[in-house]
Amino acid sequence: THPRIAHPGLATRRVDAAQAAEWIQPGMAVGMSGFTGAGYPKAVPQALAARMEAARERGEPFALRVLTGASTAPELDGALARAGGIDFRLPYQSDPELRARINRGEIEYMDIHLGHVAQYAWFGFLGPIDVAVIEVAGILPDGRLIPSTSVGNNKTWLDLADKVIVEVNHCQPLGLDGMHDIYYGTALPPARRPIPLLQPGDRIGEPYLRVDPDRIVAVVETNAPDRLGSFAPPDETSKAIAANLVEFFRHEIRAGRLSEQLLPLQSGVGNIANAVLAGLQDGGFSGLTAFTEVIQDGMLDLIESGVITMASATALSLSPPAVERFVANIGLFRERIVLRPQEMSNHAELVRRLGCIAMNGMVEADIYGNVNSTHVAGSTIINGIGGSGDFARNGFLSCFVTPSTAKGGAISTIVPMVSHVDHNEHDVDVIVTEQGLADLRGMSPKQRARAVIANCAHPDYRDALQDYFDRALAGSAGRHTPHLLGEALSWHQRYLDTGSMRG
Ligand code: 0RQ
Repeated sequence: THPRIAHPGLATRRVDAAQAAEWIQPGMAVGMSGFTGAGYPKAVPQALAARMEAARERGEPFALRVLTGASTAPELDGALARAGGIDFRLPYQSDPELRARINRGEIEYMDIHLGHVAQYAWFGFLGPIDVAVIEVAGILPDGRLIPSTSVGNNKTWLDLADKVIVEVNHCQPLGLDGMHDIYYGTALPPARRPIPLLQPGDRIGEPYLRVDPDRIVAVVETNAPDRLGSFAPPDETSKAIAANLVEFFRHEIRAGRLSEQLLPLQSGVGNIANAVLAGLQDGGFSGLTAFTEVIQDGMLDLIESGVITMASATALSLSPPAVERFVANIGLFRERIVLRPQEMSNHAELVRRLGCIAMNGMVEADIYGNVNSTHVAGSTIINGIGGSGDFARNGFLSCFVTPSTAKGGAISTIVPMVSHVDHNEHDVDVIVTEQGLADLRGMSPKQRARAVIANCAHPDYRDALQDYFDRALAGSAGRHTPHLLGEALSWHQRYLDTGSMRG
């Protein structure tokens, strides 16, 4: 038998990517695998993009509704966007080509909590899914699929799509077999049952994805690594942010609100979140767990060193050197990592039951504690809300981290009013910059404003924020959340007009 395609019938359905792509027609909704650059199909989207380019030259529009787990890579989002092949896209994205077209208004993009996508599809809110294109590590004799480096929404796309195209990637280590936990106990309201997960490492499902082999119309073999991003090494600013957060955890332990083992950690995407994990490595902790969404380099270090004994996630998002370490030590990591559908990794019920400590990056926060994770100056999207809202709303503690300035100091990330809201004042407990930490728990809006300005703002902007707050307090129509509405967004307008928020 074929080494990775052990189902005899499916081994005969092997075709090249161009033939497989023929199953996809203009206007279809296609559910693809892929989550933060891991486990996305490597070949079929590029073959599709070539067809789209050819169609465009003939003057025939060829675009799709593209649904994924989260961000993918140039070979998927980049190639399809460049070919003009995406009409509509959800959820999280980070590809520069795709982002540019979304911001030019050419592609409709729906940003949605990553934990909500699967049920949104099941509720019928997205319409029918025509084709699923899913990367896997292998196919078992009975047709079940060994998942790849991300699970994302694969279970849902496989369950809902009329037709399935499978990419078997020979580059993905077979040692992944056994790392996944696919839960099949989901149901739709009003028939839902409690999800029987009590600890981050609990296995409540099975290691494989089920699919009716008759719906698999094509199997494509690939041999290509995941897109391998890299992280900026922690600099003085991110180290200071991490130190502030670690000191806060120590304070919470002394106050008896957290134990030495803390609670399951969730760590967001990006350089700062990665640096915070590096800070935990040196923080003298042990016996920690993680219930999170992606495992980045910093988390892998913590698992390898034993600081984190068990981590649950939906994807691996590792730099090239970290992938090497992961593959070399895959036996150890299979004991300590569980990869689940994002519906489970980000599930409100589980995040709340476990009491996760959510730590997410942000673009800006306002003095009252509202957080913008996604937009520059209110209208230009960067990535998307990702899973930050799933964890911020439902966790035990919701922390947001950012340097106090961006773009070389031209932007204050603490502003009078956020230009876009992803996490409102009710979902934000702690704001951390390199300047310090504002613990907003149990505070009214005015108390929060004083703490955020004093502890988090950069000195270059602190007086201007205090001045805004003082004048708002004196001149606002209401004194609960004082604002000068004509001025609240003037910092952003000044940045757009002059390239700097400085007065
Ligand atoms: O852009 O490199 O072009 O200068 O944003 O900023 O400081 O490197 O921070 O990598 O941690 O990313 C919010 C984007 C932060 C990320 C965000 C610019 C800044 C730089 C990156 P340049 P940094 P990070 C669950 C959690 C939403 C999803 C989420 C994110 C770039 O954390 O996407 O939380 N979060 N998911 O210059 C203008 C500001 C800015 C700004 C930063 N105020 N104005 N530009 N930047 N602040 C996991 C998943 O969901 C998968």
